[in-house]
Formats: sequence, C-alpha cells, structure tokens
Amino acid sequence: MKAYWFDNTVGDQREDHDSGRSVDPEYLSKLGVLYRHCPSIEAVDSIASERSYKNRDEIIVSLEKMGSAYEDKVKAFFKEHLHEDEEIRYILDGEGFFDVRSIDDEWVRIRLMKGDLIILPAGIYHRFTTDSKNYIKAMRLFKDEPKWTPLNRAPEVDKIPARREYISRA
Ligand code: KMT
Ligand code: NI
Repeated sequence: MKAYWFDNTVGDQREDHDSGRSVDPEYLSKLGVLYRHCPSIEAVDSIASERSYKNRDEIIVSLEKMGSAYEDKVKAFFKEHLHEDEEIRYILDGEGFFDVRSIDDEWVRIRLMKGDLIILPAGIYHRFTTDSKNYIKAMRLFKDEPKWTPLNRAPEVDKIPARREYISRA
C-alpha cells in the first residue's frame, strides 16, 4: 500500500498520478478508511469473522479476461460514487488504485497490491482504477447481500443517510 495526494493532471487514469506528497495511515483512518496488510488468507478470515463479513466472491478486472468490454468497465469503476455499505477488497494478485475524497474534497490515491486489504466506509466518495498493467484479482467481502450499487456523486446523493452519517463522523 502506498497513499499520496493525486496530482490532478490530465492523462490516463491508470498512470500513477503521484504528486510526491504522501498521505500517512493516520490520515486515512481519520477518513474512516481501514487498511491492513494480510500476508495470508487466515488474516483475512479473522478480520471477516470479527466484523461479520459472512460472504465473499472474487473478481478479475483485466484486459485479457474482459477483452473489448474492459475499457468501458474501467471507465465505469472510475466514476466518482459512494455505497450505502462498506466496500471491502482484498487484493489477491495484480495492482490497482482506490481514490478517496479527503475532508477537503481532494483526491487521495491509494495503491493496493497483493496482500492488501482495504475497507472503505459507507458514504465515502471514491473511485477505482487498474494501473498501467491492466490486471487485478480481488476478493470482495460483504456482510449479507452485496449492497454495492454505485450511487454517482450528485446533490441528491449528498442527502442520503449513509452520506450524512459519514460526513458527521469524519
Ligand atoms: C469496485 O467496486 O470498484 C471494484 O470491485 C473494483 C474491482 S476490485 C479491486
Ligand atoms: Ni465503490
């Protein structure tokens, strides 16, 4: 894991976009973002049982696997959105970036690689992209039913309970 302020330059979303200013783990936890390095699946299992993540599946986002649908998929993941539940991802292989909005509405870019587990709180605006290697394999964990309908950023979405609760906690 490596977290830093996004450089806001135009160019492919899959480039690093590293401004050179790093973000420390304390700031991530202030945003409600939880990060753990889990070298083994047992470490993931123990977090899952502590936090009642009962279900899981796996997703591969790759050019090889998705072919012509890949570019559209990657663009869709990169639309700024939130969820009414946590977004929990454990990286099994490859790499990718989660961008999360800071308290001042700037982008913090989080590079995740194999063994990284991230938990985004409900109500945080974020987006995802693969990197220039175009390959990530991740486990998605969830409590009951997967509730990861993306709600794209909009004034109406700012008013939903999950967003209001997140804002009042951060
Ligand atoms: C998501 O919801 O953004 C994804 O599942 C992206 C692929 S998992 C790293
Ligand atoms: Ni999401």
